[in-house]
Amino acid sequence: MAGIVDVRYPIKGLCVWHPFGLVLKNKVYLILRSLLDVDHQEALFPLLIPETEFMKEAEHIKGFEEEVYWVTKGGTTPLDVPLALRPTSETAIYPMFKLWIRSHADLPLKMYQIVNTFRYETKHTRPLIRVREITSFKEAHTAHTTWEAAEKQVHEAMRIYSEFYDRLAIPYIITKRPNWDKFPGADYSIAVDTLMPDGKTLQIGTIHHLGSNFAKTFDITYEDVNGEQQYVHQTCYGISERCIAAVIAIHGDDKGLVFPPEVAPIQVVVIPIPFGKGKDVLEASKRVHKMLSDAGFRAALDSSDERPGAKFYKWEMKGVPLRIEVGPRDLKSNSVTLVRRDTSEKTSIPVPDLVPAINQKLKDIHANLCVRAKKSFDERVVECATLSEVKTAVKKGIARVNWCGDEQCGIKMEDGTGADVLGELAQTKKGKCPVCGKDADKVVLMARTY
Ligand code: PR8
Repeated sequence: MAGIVDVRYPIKGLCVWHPFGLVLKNKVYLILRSLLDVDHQEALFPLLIPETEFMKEAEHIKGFEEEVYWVTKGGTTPLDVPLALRPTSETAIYPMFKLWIRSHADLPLKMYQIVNTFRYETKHTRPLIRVREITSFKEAHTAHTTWEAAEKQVHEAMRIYSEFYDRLAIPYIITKRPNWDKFPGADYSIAVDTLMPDGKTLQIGTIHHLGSNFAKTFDITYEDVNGEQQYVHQTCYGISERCIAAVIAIHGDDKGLVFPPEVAPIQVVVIPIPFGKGKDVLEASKRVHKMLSDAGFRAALDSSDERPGAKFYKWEMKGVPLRIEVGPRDLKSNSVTLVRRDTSEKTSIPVPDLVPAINQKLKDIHANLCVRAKKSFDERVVECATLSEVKTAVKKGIARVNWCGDEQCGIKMEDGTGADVLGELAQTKKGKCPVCGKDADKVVLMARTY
């Protein structure tokens, strides 16, 4: 995470975003916003939630009670009602939904916010992956007339998240979380997982069908077409800075960061390769840099006194997708040398053709990152029939295994392998449950998880 976040802040689980990391984060979240802004409204709710609201939904509290930070004093005065720092905002948002939703004409209601949330995580904290202040929690909350309409939104959220991760060239797999691990207060939960280089999976998003559980607790009703009051049906779905962790870990290589061009803080760096005392190379580099900036690329010119080799190394480490070298020989032919970060491929391009060439190369890089990451992902998903096969498979990646659907068998699968059940796939396949031996056509994925 070097150069992205600084972990030396003196509170465990809290990190500082470096300016460079923040540019990356903002580019990534711009994609997320653009996908949501199509039909969601952005809102902003308070950080503090009164204990009285927080304690209303029984399952929700049970799920979060060990993770909540409490504000109990204002200065030296004890507060009448303790205030929770939101671990997520259902209990902040839904009392307001109750006020805002009157009739079926107000539905569907689709809102999101991107905020910080706090979770007193007891598992080992890790920068971007398991933090106690989630700085970039995108949470969407929707309300619908029927359970089926909410379920449609679950599918719509799956589509949005798929597109989001495609844009980041991150391979993912979508499953239905097992019942014993659903979101506290949900009817069911869907998880989006990716596979990290070390073979552990990272949950990079979840989508929850809340049914009318919260609607009943917070009394969120609407008047239907017949003039009768009905409870709304809700969904919520969230993504955190784990999406940045995935981009860094999955695309990075021995030389450092590798960014998909759409989110790269700098897309092209121009490096003059001076020869003798001539200023021509520097002047030509400046012209190229201006031409690229004018064309809308995020371009940098490195005219520092370092040796070209040191500059190559530095910008490679920073993940810049394309490097342009301008040397005396290039100058003579009015061309430049273009070098790809992902493949190290070098091409000579005439200056007049540079803008379309860069556009094409950036597209090629994105496509290559997609293919490369997908291949590495697919190679590590292994079909298994027994728990001992699962044990082997999860050393490197994901095990696909049949399951009879019985919770006890599911828990035994976890206990017997030391891996987690990520969830159930939508597709079925005939087979046997590895625990009870009964016919089982459900297929679950298992892995060691972050
Ligand atoms: C919800 N309510 O809260 P979820 N550090 C970094 N990322 C995290 C952490 C953490 N400590 N904990 C969770 N995440 C629902 C949906 C509103 C929105 C990330 O759901 O608890 C994980 O990627 O499942 C998780 O999938 C996502 O936030 C949503 O959190």
